[in-house]
Amino acid sequence: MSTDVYKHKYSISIYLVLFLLISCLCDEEVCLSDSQCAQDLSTTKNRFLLYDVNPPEGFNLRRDVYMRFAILAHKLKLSKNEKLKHFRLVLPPWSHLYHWTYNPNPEQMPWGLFFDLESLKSFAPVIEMHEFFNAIDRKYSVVIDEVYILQHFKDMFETGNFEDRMKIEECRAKSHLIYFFYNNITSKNVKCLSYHGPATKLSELLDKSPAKIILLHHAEVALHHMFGDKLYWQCRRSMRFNKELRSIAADFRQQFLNSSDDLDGTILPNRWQDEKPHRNAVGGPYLGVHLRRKDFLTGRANQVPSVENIVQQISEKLKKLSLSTVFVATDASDEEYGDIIRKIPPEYKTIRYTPSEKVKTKYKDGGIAIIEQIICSHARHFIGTQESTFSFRIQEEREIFGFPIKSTFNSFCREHNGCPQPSVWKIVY
Ligand SMILES: Nc1nc2c(ncn2[C@@H]2O[C@H](COP(=O)(O)OP(=O)(O)O)[C@@H](O)[C@H]2O)c(=O)[nH]1
Ligand SMILES: [Mg+2]
Repeated sequence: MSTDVYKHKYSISIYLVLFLLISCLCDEEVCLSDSQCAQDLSTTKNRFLLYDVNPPEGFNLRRDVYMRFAILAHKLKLSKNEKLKHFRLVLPPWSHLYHWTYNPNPEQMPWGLFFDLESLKSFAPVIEMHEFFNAIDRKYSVVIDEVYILQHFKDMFETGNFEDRMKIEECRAKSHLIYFFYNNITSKNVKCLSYHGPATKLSELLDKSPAKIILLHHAEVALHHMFGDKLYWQCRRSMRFNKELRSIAADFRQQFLNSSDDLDGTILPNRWQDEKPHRNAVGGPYLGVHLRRKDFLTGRANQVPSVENIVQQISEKLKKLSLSTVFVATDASDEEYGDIIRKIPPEYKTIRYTPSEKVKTKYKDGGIAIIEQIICSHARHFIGTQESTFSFRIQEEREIFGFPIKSTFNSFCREHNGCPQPSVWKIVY
């Protein structure tokens, strides 16, 4: 027997003993000690759903995948089924995102760095990875009971069979499971699940399974339960950004853009549950634009407009709206941004957010991008980049603030493809 296997067996038996001990102490009916029972997460009834997304996917598609699973978790919590109602959704830490600069060590940033965790929790039973580790009390080695790698049905497009269905099948792609870059997480039970349907349909799988800890990889394969319905917007409203990021953006708006929630009509109630739909937001006296460049320049070369074209569209819009300032959120290089500034007519002011070293160190590329999104979501008028999920999330945020439709759902026109405008996903709840 290799030492690794030996160690593994040894640790399993220790954990089994520990687990049984804790189960005895913490069963909800038999509470022998207050301190042991206070932690609701360690009760034996709890089950844990972990999920992960195709590695190259960016931050803003991941936010959408989160919603599909938060809505599943929300529904599970309301279920009368004892097997389903104690599920916790474990939030996958942020590491090595394709668009972010990083060094070899995975960052494993918690969701609380970017989002208001209490707000997320008030919609769905979600927990951070470290809370999961504490809850199962297996900090040194976590064996996931069942892993399902989701994949599309092979024949879906050939046969035109778009029925909701799922089936364990042979794995088609070689998937290298990285378990969130934790060396101490493993599983001996990995299967591929061909899947078509909303994430909420996965409750059927969870109901049949006896497992306590389940990981779904390639979670983006599962679709939205219902895009744009009441539950969708409740979940979306609950995704408030971390308070400090909001306050950094507010300071910047105040200092450089003469914009504040008071003046702009963008005050939200303290709790997302108290928000009401309206169309009274005015926004700060600036045009907000999102210019997605980098990989869009190569991957969608004939779709992104040239700098000259962008400058022309910005100038025309500023003139039309009688505004003199444009705030630019962009992943463009300094060189390209410099080019934009040079070409904008001198009567207009171009502003970009430049983070302090402190912000850079603490929040990294993810937090900086969020600050820029927040600033765009408070502008009098917004123009985004076609097909960018970064722009879509800004549009949703503006819907939540209550901006007129016309000021939100706009995209830059492109030389070669005319002027396709984004779908209008209105908030009505
Ligand atoms: N700071 C900043 N980063 C951006 C901007 N646009 C894109 N990015 C970065 O590039 C990533 C783009 O990936 P993603 O979120 O998937 O959006 P999409 O690719 O545009 O649909 C973002 O998550 C950011 O990290 C921007 O305007 N400002
Ligand atoms: Mg992307």
